[in-house]
Amino acid sequence: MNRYLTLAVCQTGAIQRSATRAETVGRLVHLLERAAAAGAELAVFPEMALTTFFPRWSLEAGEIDEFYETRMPGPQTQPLFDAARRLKIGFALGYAELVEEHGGPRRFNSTVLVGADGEEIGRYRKMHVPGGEVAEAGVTTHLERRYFEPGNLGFPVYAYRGVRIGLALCSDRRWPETYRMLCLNGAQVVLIGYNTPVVLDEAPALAHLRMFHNHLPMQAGAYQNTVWVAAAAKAGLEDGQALIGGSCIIAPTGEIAALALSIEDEVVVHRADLELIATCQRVNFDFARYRRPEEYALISQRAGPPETRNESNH
Ligand code: CDV
Repeated sequence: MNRYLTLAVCQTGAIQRSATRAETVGRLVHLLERAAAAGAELAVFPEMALTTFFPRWSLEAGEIDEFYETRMPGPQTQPLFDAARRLKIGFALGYAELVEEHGGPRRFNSTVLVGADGEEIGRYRKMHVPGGEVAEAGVTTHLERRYFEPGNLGFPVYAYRGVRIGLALCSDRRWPETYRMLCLNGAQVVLIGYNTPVVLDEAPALAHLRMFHNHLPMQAGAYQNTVWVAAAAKAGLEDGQALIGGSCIIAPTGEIAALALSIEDEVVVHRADLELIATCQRVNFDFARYRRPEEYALISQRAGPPETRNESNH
């Protein structure tokens, strides 16, 4: 008999800096109610779903505390955890995390996985933190590295209702290593949240490919690693910056099974057939039989190609 997990992607529209946490959490609770009413068992919210995407700005130390959560749940996010328990639905929530660790404050771009009992199952800290630390004159630089250090929790996989769940955030979805690490850890479903500007000042010539470059790596990641992928955007015009939508649920075949159509608050649901994972594995991806890990040592030894690569191309 097939085993299914009904997934919901809870895309949000813009969350302006002026929005209070109570307003934003209220929106998220409403989305969770819609997901549960549609029969979903597990929902995913965007990256940094509680605030505006503040790394678009160059802010000083004293200006950023309002964006971070020091406790999860805290008094302002507790209603979301209560809603999970009331509605009997789990969720993954992206947020900016500020913790005391190893004797000092540490800042991570994190996501927490919460069970249908409203209790934390586990968390993930974004591994591939993009952008820079310092704004460049005349461009809206993506400044995530100014505000977050790279994750230090590896690529954990957690059990939810007997299904193995992996977590990732935004830029992580562009890297094949993310899916492969999660897959090798046993993931059957990967939940992703993202904030992706329509135009990046660093590469305006690629603006027309933003949605293609959103779906391409997630479809490839799902297909090549035989996992379900559910990805939630924070979309719309946020504090003057346009963010793409395109939230979706992708099957292990690489097909988009469900797709958001708006750039506003929207819930997309799909009943994921977990047997499809084994079917796709049988077709092409029997890892134990065909992979050659002894030949892949370079992947964990080198971050990039040798200096000579570009020289030989010219
Ligand atoms: N929040 C992100 O990680 N955004 C990146 C950027 C820099 C565009 C992304 O990959 O969408």
